[in-house]
Amino acid sequence: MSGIVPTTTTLADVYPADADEVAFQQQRWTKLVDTFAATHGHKPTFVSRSPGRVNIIGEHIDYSLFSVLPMAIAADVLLAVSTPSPSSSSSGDDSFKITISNVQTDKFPGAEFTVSPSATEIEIDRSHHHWSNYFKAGLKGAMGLLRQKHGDEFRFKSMNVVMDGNVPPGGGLSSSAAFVTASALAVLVANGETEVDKVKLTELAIVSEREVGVNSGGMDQSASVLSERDAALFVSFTPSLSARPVRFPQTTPELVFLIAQTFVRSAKFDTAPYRYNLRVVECTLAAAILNADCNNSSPLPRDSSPLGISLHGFFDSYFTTTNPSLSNLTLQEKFTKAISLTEESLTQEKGYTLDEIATHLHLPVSDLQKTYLTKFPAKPPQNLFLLRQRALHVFRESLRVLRFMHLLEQNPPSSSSDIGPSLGRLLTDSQSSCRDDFDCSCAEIDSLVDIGRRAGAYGSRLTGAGWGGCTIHLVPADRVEQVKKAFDDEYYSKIEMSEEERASRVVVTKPGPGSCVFWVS
Ligand code: NG1
Ligand code: MG
Repeated sequence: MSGIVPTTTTLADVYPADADEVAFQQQRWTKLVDTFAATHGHKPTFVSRSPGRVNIIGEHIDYSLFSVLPMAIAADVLLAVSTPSPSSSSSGDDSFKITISNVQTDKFPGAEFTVSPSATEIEIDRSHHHWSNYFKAGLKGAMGLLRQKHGDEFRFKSMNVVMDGNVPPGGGLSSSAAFVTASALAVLVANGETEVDKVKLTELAIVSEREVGVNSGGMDQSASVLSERDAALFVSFTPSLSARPVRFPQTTPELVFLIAQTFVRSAKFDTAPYRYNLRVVECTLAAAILNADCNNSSPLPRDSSPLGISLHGFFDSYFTTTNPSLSNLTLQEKFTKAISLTEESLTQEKGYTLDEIATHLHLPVSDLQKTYLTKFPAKPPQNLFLLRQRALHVFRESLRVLRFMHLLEQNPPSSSSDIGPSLGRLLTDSQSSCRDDFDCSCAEIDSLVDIGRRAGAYGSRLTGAGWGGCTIHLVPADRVEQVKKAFDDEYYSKIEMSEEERASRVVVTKPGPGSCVFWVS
């Protein structure tokens, strides 16, 4: 799916067609524009908008370059922007200044920084987690694209930016990708790009977000930029980034997705074992060993995954180069084969030390340290990398994505009510695999998932990185109220929540459109 980031002046183009929702958004937007005017003495010129997302299925497989099925939600990041004229901002040279603040000043203190045009790098201090780091990540990526297009002499505009975001941070709904993509988009538009290519924006945001401390895959940025209203998004990362909208079948009762927050903040990367980055390392090392065992030691091709080689790279080489006679197996058969190869090759249930991995790969440990464990730290508990469990999850989860897609895209479309339970079973299996093999669940997620299923959801799982954050439940419309009530009785009544949290604890999500630019009149 290619195309240009859309521009609009109408809130109804962006938010669910529901009078309450549009009224709520109208208020929010008025407040943003007023805050901007009060801070800077003039109205913003435009607002860049990018939504959060939920992942329906395909968890922790994007950085191994396997396809995923997320959808954009209504919660989003809005960046109101003006480009002050040079006289009011410049210090006489070509440097440019970014002044960024948030409508929630108490929670998110503002920042100001000047960038010299000769700076090839924007400094992002990963050890000091300021919210504006995400803006800097987007800025850095956008500067790269602008310089590529206009040359190194390009003069960047100074920017005043005021943000309003309502995607809960650390909640598994991808506030970070929404912020990075909205930031990159804002910088591009501020610097005269009126037609921003969606795929280019997504690709630069994927790379940029890795500046902030997580060696992430590309699912979130893809969902945030490329989604279409009323459709989930099937995202593929090879041979290059592509995505297509997928609509859910109309059934009776209707299929509804409920998102229920655990209110446990996902500590996915700030402290040892640096869980998320560790999983990326484990999947990458599993790819290296599988490749050594099954691909006649020919080196893995470099690809766009965070560490440059991936389980997808192994999978592809195995079925195309090593065993061309297997190239016409169905994708389903290939995944089944990859699962049995993993069972035969990665036999150590207890895990692998770095020494064992190095011996297996005939490489010095220092090489592995340098290549995989330096830029982003990862410290496995007991120094054991659980390669078998991680690779099994990746192949089995990818197979579930495929099956889920087959159910959605059956021809003729399924209108029968048994599609709900079939989809639900795949979600539930995904949760078990996330919990047992990928070890990215937690007690609160397990509890919500269990409550949801007992109360009548077809299937329930964590969504996003896990270790906290959100759960997603596929529920027939006629059981939504009973599932919500069960969450309240058995989970939310037992924890402390702020007013804001109470209001957002469980939401019905409708798939919304991706990034856009809103011109302020
Ligand atoms: P969230 O839920 O935003 O932490 C993370 C990654 C995704 C993907 C999922 C797991 C980031 C920015 N995103 O999502 O790329 O790997 O985990 O499926 O870290
Ligand atoms: Mg995130």
